[in-house]
Amino acid sequence: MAILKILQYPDEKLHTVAAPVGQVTDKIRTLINDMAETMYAAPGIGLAATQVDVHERVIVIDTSEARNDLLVLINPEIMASNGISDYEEGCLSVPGIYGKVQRAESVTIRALNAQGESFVLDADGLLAVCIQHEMDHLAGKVFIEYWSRLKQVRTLAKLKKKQRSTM
Ligand code: K1U
Ligand code: ZN
Repeated sequence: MAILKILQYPDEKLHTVAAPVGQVTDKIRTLINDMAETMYAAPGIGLAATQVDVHERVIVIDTSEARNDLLVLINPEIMASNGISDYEEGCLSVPGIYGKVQRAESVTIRALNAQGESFVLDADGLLAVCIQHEMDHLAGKVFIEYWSRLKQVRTLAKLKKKQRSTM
């Protein structure tokens, strides 16, 4: 297993649209193991392949308290969504920045697991928010891009200042 480098906003590669996985091979399973190790080490509750500069539709998530319930989503699709939630989000690609994004309160998704088997999942609360956040990464969208232009410019200035002070 390996800890992968997480792309940091405003890296343009975060805007790449991920391609569907054709077949769930051992190479994809190695990527999943490495992404899980990277997410747990960060620490985070989710990670999309886009964030580790792999542009295929793979996500790992663990929102459990004990951090022992890994959810793997390959080629996820939202089949239904309901309600509105306004949850305070963070992102491993935008460290130290938190803010609200309006999303669906609950989602039903279909995806493949690490064995390449199709499954359907009903999610709500934090898990639903996290799934939508990670699926945005696969579409090349970062959560702060839901905010106003002014708030994005201020966030970018804050990030650049932080990056300069850690150089
Ligand atoms: O996609 C990412 O960058 C991961 C991100 C996922 C996420 C968090 C909150 C709302 C929506 C999506 C994170 O994991 S940020 C870190 C974080 O939230 C966290 C870390 C450790 C324990 C608990 C939360
Ligand atoms: Zn993120």
